[in-house]
Amino acid sequence: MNRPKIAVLTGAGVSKGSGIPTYRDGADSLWNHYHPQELATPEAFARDPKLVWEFYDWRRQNMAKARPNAAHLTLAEMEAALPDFTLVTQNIDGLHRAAGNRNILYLHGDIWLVRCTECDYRDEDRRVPLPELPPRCPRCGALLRPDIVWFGETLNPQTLYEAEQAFRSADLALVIGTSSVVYPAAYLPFYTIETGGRVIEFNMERTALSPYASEVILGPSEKTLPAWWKNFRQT
Ligand code: BV8
Ligand code: ZN
Repeated sequence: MNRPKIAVLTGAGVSKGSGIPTYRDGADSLWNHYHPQELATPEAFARDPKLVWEFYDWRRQNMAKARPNAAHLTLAEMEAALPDFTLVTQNIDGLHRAAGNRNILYLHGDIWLVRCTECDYRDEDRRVPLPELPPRCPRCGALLRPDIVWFGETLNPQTLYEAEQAFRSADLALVIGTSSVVYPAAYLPFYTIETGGRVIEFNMERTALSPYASEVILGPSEKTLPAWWKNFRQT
């Protein structure tokens, strides 16, 4: 098997096969007729922390029932098999870690981590449902928030730098299950293209990235990615 440097960017589409609605799905991804973008903002949280936490508590309950699918498991196999493999995810559902990946760059955080809005308390909290909404800091009593990046918030600069470096140095970038609409995440594969690497996109449909990809493999990633990996390993 040839051993190129591989960087992977995943989006909500890889978790669709695990029963987690994407951001672009119809009714089943809406919660009480709110679109995630309306509630996933610091302004919404400041205005109504209880409503925003009801939204996240509902999503946590969905995600707690979800199990990694064949796409997640393939990415864990790839991390173990390849000497230079970096997984960058936009997903906050924790399924890549549940599948066995350990070297994960979380661009938008992790829904299972909470942090205090006042002191430096930060911890994992997997309780579903949460006993009290909005949850309060056990140390200082202030409001807790999900340790994730909301729209209009900046990403962790170190995480973003490491992700950019991985895509700059990659010979091959796999972009899986993302509509490539949200920035700066959507820009990452262009670093690979700029440095002469190849981009393969796995999606159900063509996206804004498709015209720039070397290859677009259409179909559910829980099917197309395992098939691609099986073929790749034999080269
Ligand atoms: C930033 C955590 C600097 C929260 C997320 C105007 C005003 C303010 C900001 C902006 C603006 N214009 C642009 C911006 C920047 C903004 C942005 O990009 N907005 C978009 C909407 C235009 N970005 C930001 O705000 C970022 N911060 O830029 O800081 C700054 C600061 C201030 C002002 C300006 C700039 C922060 C963005 C992070 C937000 N947090 N998540 C939460 O989840 O609650 S983003 C969230 O949405 C996800 O993490 C993900 O990134 C994105 C959803 O995208 P996808 O994962 O791609 O999912 P989607 O549903 O869209 O698509 C699914 C795909 O899968 C589809 O293509 C589908 O075909 C495919 N699919 C479905 N099933 C399958 C499949 N594929 C394969 N197999 C299947 N089975
Ligand atoms: Zn606190």
